[in-house]
Formats: sequence, structure tokens, C-alpha cells
Amino acid sequence: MATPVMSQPMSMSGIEEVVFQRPQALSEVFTHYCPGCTHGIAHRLIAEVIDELGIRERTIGVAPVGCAVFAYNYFEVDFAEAAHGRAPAMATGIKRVQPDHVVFTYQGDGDLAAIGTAEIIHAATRGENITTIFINNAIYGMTSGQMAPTTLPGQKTTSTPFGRDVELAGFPLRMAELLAGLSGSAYIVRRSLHDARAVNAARRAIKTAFQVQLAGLGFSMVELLSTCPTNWGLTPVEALAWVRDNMIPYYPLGDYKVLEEVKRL
Ligand SMILES: Cc1ncc(C[n+]2csc(CCOP(=O)(O)OP(=O)(O)O)c2C)c(N)n1
Ligand code: SF4
Repeated sequence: MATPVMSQPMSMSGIEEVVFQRPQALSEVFTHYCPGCTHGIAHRLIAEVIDELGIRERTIGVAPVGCAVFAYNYFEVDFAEAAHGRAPAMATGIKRVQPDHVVFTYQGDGDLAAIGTAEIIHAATRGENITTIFINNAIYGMTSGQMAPTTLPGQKTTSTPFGRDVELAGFPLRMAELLAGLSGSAYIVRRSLHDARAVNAARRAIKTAFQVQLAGLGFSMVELLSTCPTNWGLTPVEALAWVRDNMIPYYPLGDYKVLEEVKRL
């Protein structure tokens, strides 16, 4: 596949100027994600940050189980594949034996907030010097749209066809708020991928999270509100609006924990 490069015809100096191109850390392959799925945007942002920080040769990702199970095919960095929910435990081991490497997990809400709840809480409270990119799309995407811990009250899924009943299933977990309350976490924020401005803010947060790790400050997580148009039964454009109108009110964007040392970075 040809690298999509859009360049201005000529700058004033007569030298061609590249204004947009594929990040080096992003593999030159098609992904398997559905049209309108923002997993792809999250991948691109991570790759851009890896390039910008010049850490491609020393970054190790840990892929989850879920729609991002093939993440290791999409980045030009070393990757490991964890069993469902176990990415923080695997990342802990990798980081402890390779402390000079930048280690990140990439996890969906089923992976991180259901089967992997214990791993993420304990990694955060131990203050492991790793970074987690948490993709919250309020549903189990890969397995055809069952209720996740993050499914909104009243949200219809294949396992809650009449909408999530909080009397029966409890309330959705707000993971950023929960992890921010732990002493070991250093940088915990929530961002969204629903429009260009939000995407830029997400990119800045991912960069800060990696810088937190490079400075040895401890556990960092960026939660990204993400779309699943396929299982939400919406078009890609409707799905972006659904994040804005339904997810953000329940999952407010913001900085939930930023250590003083992080502010000085
Ligand atoms: C031990 C184990 N239990 C259950 C599954 C089935 N399973 C695969 S992906 C998944 C949920 C993934 O949802 P999420 O983490 O939200 O990611 P998404 O697909 O939405 O990106 C489940 C339950 C599994 N693969 N392994
Ligand atoms: S099922 Fe949902 S989360 Fe999975 S790739 Fe498709 S849109 Fe994305």
C-alpha cells in the first residue's frame, strides 16, 4: 500500500514541504477495524507520540484481548500479547526487567474494567512505571456487543436488549476516577475521540503520559472515549455524536490526577 502523503505543491522557498504523512511507528498495513471505529485514531495518536519522542526503538506495547487484539500488527514497535485483562501484569514484568524501555498497555473496557479489574487496580496502586491507554467504548465490541462494565444506564446491548438496568447490573464503572484515588497513580486523565479538537487534546495527553513514564514518575493512564458504530447500531457520524451527547455527560473529560512533578515536566 502506498504511504498516503499529502504535500503542498511548493513552498515559497521552492522546496516541497511535507505537511502530513504516516507516522513511522504505524505499520503500513490495513487494519481490521470497522468503518468509523476510533480504535484507528487512537493507534495513530500513539504512533505520532512515539515518533515525536524518538522512542520507537525502545517502546514495548502490550496488546489486549478484544477488537485491538491485533494491535501488534499495527505498530512498528515490539509488542507482546496478553491473556484477557492481564496486560498490566505483563507490562509490569516487562518494565521491571527492561526499565530503560517505554512500556504501554492498550486495553478496551471489557479487558480493563471487567476481567482485568484486579490487574489494573494493583498495577496502579503499586505505582508501576507503565502507561495504559484505555479505550472506553461502553460495550464488548469483539464478541458482538454485550454489556460492559462501562455500558451506560439504559443502553441497549445484545445482553441487555431492554437497556442496562442498574437495579440488576449496577452502575457503570468510572475507571479514571477510581484509579485517580489510588496513591500509586501519577497521571490519570480522560479524553475523547469524537471530534478534531478532542483528538488533539487526546494526543497531548498521550504524550504527557509517556513523558511521565520517561521521567520515572509512576503509573499513567489516558482513558479515551471511543466509538463502536457496529455494535451501537449507528453510522460512523451518529456514533461520534453519541459519544458527545451520551458518553461525555456520564464520563466527564478532564484531569483526574496530575502529580505536582508532572506539572513541572
Ligand atoms: C478468558 C477470556 N474470557 C472471555 C473472552 C471473550 N472475549 C473476547 S474479547 C471480549 C470483550 C472485549 O471487549 P473490550 O475489552 O471492551 O474491547 P473492544 O472489543 O470493545 O475493543 C471478551 C469477553 C476471552 N477471549 N478470554
Ligand atoms: S466491533 Fe466496534 S470496537 Fe470493534 S472494530 Fe468494530 S466498531 Fe471498533
